[in-house]
Amino acid sequence: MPEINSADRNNFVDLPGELEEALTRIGKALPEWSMDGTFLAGSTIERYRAELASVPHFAKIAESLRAEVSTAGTGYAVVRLGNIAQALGFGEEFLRLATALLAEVATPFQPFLRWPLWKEIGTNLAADPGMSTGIGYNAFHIDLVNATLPPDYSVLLCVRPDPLGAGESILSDARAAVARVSPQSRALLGEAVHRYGSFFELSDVGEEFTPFPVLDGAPEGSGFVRFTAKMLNAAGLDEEHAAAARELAKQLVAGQESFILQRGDFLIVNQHRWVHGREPLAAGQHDVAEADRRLLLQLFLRESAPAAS
Ligand SMILES: O=C(O)CCC(=O)C(=O)O
Ligand SMILES: [Fe+2]
Repeated sequence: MPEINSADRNNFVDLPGELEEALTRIGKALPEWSMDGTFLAGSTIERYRAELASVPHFAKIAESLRAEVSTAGTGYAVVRLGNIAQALGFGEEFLRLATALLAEVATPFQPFLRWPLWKEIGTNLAADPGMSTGIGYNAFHIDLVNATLPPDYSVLLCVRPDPLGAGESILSDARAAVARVSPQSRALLGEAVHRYGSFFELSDVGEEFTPFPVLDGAPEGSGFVRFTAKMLNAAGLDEEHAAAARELAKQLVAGQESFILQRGDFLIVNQHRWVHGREPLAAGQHDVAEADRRLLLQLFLRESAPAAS
């Protein structure tokens, strides 16, 4: 990728120092954003885009990032904004800048009507350990699995990693895993027998899809591998379909990639291709002050924005 000093992989993006400085300056100048329903408003996108256009080589960088996270590319990327976060803090300025950068990939939106554009995922010692804010293993899934139109991209921004050094992000290429299961299981994965989760106070993710098939038969760019390990325990799931889904789960784990998100990193995951999750946080969270515990912010991206209203 031109103009980017990549780390060991192309899709882990470190920005050159001059670019960090330019983006830090822009972060201080960006105005507050407006929403149009659940989507970032078109007027904000235009305004933010105009500011970013003043950054040398920015158009090329945005184009590489879009290519990297597309289904034709790697399908995920980690952009390291730690130095910018250090300069701006994690207040409005930094969030505006992160939002502006993401708006160059696709349209930021928040399908959960009860949450702001950036939804906090903190660490809650009382939560079910396997859930979003829990301290345990959050097994492979796509977000909004039981929607006919899950978000195209799920974004996780790291405000604070686990101070005890664990809680790796895990990813697996679901299309590759599907290709490794037996043809019999693959046929079973195409049948709509799975159920997981509630569906309320949501917007712009289509209709509730229940029961849903894992494989919807649509091309990779528009279809999904609708999987969440939590559906394996759903009441009433027959053994034949459960076994096929377990075979897929095993292949997802076999293909797992993992890394720790550092302060200021954001991870963009293309949900048409990758499932994600989290390894357990380190033991001893009870001894960590609440203000120091792991904290992520999540938002979602839609490939094609709705027509302006
Ligand atoms: O905690 C994490 O790293 C992932 C959280 C997650 O995937 C979610 O809340 O949907
Ligand atoms: Fe998730």
